[in-house]
Amino acid sequence: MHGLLIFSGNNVYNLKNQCKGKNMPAIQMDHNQAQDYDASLYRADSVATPACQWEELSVELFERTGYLALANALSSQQVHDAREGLSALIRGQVPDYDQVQFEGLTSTEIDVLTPDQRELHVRRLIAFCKFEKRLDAIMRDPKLLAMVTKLLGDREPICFQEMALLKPPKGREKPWHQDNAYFNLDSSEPVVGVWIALDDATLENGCMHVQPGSHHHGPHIHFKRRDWQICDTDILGNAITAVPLDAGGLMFFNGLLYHGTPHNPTRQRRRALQFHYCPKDAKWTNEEARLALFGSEGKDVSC
Ligand SMILES: O=C(O)CCC(=O)C(=O)O
Repeated sequence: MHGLLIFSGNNVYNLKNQCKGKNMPAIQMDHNQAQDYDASLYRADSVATPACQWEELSVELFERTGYLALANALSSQQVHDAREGLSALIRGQVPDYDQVQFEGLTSTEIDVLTPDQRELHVRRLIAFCKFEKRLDAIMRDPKLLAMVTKLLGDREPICFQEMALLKPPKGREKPWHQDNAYFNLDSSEPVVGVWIALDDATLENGCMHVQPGSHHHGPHIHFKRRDWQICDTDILGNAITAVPLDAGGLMFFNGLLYHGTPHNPTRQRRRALQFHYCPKDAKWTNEEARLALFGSEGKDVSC
């Protein structure tokens, strides 16, 4: 069974049983390769200053700009717990968890790395809350949920997607996109993303970049280029705000906000958690409806 390849719809492939008796989750590779891009896509016309207190966060500002940044949202204990939880998942210490995705190496190269070295090549983990109670506790943090409830228009939230985005040293760009372009949710439904820095996320190592107010433009056409993304030419020329955050800081953002992160040329990984919430009673639709809004196929458009 060594080397069985399974292509999924999400640019990921699994190499089941690749670890030959080691107590490690099956390897998944990032199917998108790092590619060059125009550096001005991440030119910071301005740099956001995060609020210092939960009480300072304003729904009105969120509605206007599409995002809110907050420093020290997580305690240092929560940050420590989150890092430990991710490490346990990556190191195969949690039975049955196998959603660890690597980037930048072939599966054969990964297979011979030590556990410490492997950790520095992880790009992404998904669907971990039911396996890791330390991460689950952050997803359910009462202050965070109270804010998400307000940002959803006082509707009861449910977390429908959890991810850890670890942008390793030399880790690739996540091109500009709207998160709603990935979700089969009815277009009338609000989505709030929460992106939480577990290391200092800096201009150098791939912090968030946003186009404030872009959520007001509604669904935007996405193309399969370096990733499933907005065309670079639709981004260039618009004002870009970088959102650096120290570890424990977070950003709330509207599911329609244009955002992206540059590649990480440094030797430090940039770990982050990302949770997406919608109203518990939200209406879901299907891929066809989503692609009618966000897809480019079959339309008279080019990139
Ligand atoms: O953390 C990152 O590098 C980008 C995360 C992001 O925008 C996403 O996965 O939707």
